[in-house]
Amino acid sequence: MFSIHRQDFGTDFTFGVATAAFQIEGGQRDGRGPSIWDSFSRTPGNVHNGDTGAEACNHYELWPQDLDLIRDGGFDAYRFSFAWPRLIPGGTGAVNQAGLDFYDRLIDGMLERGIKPYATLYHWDLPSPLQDKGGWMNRDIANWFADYAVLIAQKFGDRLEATATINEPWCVAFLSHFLGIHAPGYRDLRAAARAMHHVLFAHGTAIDALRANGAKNLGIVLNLEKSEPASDSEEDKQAANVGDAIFNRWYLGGVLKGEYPTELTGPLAAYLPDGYEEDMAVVSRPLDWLGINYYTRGLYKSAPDQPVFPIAQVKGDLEKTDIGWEIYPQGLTDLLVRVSRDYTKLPLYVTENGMAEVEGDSDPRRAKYYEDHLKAVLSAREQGADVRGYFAWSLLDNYEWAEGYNKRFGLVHVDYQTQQRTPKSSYRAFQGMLHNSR
Ligand code: IFM
Repeated sequence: MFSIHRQDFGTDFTFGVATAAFQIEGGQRDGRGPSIWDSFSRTPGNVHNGDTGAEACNHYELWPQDLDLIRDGGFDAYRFSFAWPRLIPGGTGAVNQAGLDFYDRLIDGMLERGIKPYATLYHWDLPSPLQDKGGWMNRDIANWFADYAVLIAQKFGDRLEATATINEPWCVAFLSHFLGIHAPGYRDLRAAARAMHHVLFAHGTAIDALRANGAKNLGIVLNLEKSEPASDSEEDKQAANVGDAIFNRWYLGGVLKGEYPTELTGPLAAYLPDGYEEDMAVVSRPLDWLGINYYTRGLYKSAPDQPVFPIAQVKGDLEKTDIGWEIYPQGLTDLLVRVSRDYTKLPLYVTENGMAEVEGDSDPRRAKYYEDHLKAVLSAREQGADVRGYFAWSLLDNYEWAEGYNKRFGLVHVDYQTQQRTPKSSYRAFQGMLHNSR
């Protein structure tokens, strides 16, 4: 059981769980088109054990029991993502009726159970035909994404509680085009610079399209880290500042102030799209809320031998999760307070937070992780951050991208042979808090 209570968060605070389409749906049939993760995961060496999303958690068929788990856990909301290739298999053009029908059933299933739908348009499963045209490196993606956003607004907008454009633009751009760890697996500075701008330009274009088509309560979900120096040296402090620019300030500054950090626009000048400055008004379109995904901190040291960004990340000595990320709840408080002090007075939502833990349905370390991070949210609220909700990542053990099925973030255990769901003790801890009043 948690030692904190639902009432500590006030009466209007939203508690939810989060997932993403590619990580849980499976069901790659009924007209669903190919995505970049299908081919990336089938390329040897990209994903642990060669795991693919072909079956995942078979949420495509088992969604009713998954929604029951959300309701029975006492959660108010479900943050899910639409699969663009299921809805528009070619990325642009013809719409797949079976895809529309699936999300109709899913959203109506939430509403029937009293669960609020929090939707994300893009959680990394880009239709392959769009990658063939350059994907996020091509400026035209803003138009492709806006057309997709119009479809969502027209078909589902009236039933959605909130809609986010992009999940974790740092991952879409830097992790996938510079570090090469996620699809499409580029390791190229020019590709990365273009993706870094186009992902935010497409976000702003989609906000316009959603609003023009009546969608309400619009935001974006940024993954932020607490960037810290590995030592007290001036060089390491500067390295942490560059790390902060790459991970946090490019996205916070772009979306909320219409400006990119000069630490990056200088080194990236030769690689950014010409005239990107003229897009900044679109990049920073007004929003209704901001989502923040938080997992850990980043620890940096100076590395003068590195070209372009003279920094290196080092491992810290805090307790680590099963994926090797340090457990650092104070970082969540600090980030929430910083964002509300330096960037925006918009309502903030913690749209993801959670930890990977070894397999099993007894997960006391995870329950403590959640309790400590919920306390961190309370502390940020006491310091003035307007945090309105918290979503645990994730409802189910699922496909953890390049880690395949090897890393488990679920409140509910999934046996991938039988698709049996078993609630873990962390799920019971949430259930206890959310069902009980003091
Ligand atoms: O599984 C991911 C999710 O897709 C995006 N945020 C981080 C999670 C854990 O790595």
